[in-house]
Amino acid sequence: MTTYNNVLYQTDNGIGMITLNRPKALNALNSELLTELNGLLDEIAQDDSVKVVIITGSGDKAFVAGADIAEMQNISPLEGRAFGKFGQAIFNKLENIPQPVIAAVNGFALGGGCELAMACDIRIASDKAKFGQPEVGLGIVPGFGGTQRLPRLIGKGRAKELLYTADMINAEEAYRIGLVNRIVAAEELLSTAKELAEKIMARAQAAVQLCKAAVNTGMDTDLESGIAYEAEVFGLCFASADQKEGMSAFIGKRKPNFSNK
Ligand code: CO8
Repeated sequence: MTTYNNVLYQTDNGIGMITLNRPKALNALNSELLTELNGLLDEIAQDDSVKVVIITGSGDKAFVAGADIAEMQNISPLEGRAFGKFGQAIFNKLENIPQPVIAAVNGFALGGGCELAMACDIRIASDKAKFGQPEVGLGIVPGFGGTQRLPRLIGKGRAKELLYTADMINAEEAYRIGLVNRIVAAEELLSTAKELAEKIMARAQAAVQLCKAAVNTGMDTDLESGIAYEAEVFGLCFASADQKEGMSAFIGKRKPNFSNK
């Protein structure tokens, strides 16, 4: 594994732990951090030993306080478009790596930080987390998928209110509107994320990954095409040793012992 400056990475028993690490700038996403995250995601996607990924921010204040405003301040329209496309491609990659990704949101998740959390499969928030899309207060629109993922996640009406007002909401409100799956005390955030990762890892990994692919593919298409895709991946499961093990364990009234094959 490559060593990065702005992104810390550790693996522990099948969990890949990414910590975004620019605490002095509240982990704001500059080009260097994004380039490193891009490279790290490529490495993780190829690493079969990693079953679940957790992403968090370093320090106790921020998950990610957005794209780096200082870096963006004087860019040209063409540079802005290129930067937006670069970030979008990385978040698409994150959304579609084979492994499930849990965002452990430890503080501010604003702008690009909220967009990053939304590109993850599951969001767990610390009770200190705060969310928002403050871009219109800076004279821009969200550029890393926020105008698209937010309405898909919480519905068009609520998304538009957050986008138009630039309001910051707390973890309770984020939970109420479905932006996060659950809230835990700040000191329990990482242990809760790891417990959830372990629960997922106890299941058949190929099936988990095919669920991810089916949901992602289906959400980007019509129901009929999504269901057709589901039939294909459902059939594919019967090529796996884990399907045989899972079903024979059920019939034999014992716990399955999956080999991830
Ligand atoms: N970019 C750069 N630096 C930042 C950012 C940021 N987004 N957020 C915080 N920082 C820096 C501050 O400048 C400060 O640095 P310094 O100590 O050198 O002055 C340090 O982090 C600490 O921040 P504060 O002193 O402001 O801390 P507070 O506790 O007072 O406030 C806040 C915390 C409320 C989070 C505040 O820092 C803030 O409002 N940050 C900006 C939040 C924001 O507007 N985010 C959206 C950015 S735009 C975006 O994400 C668009 C994404 C798509 C881009 C597409 C490009 C084409």
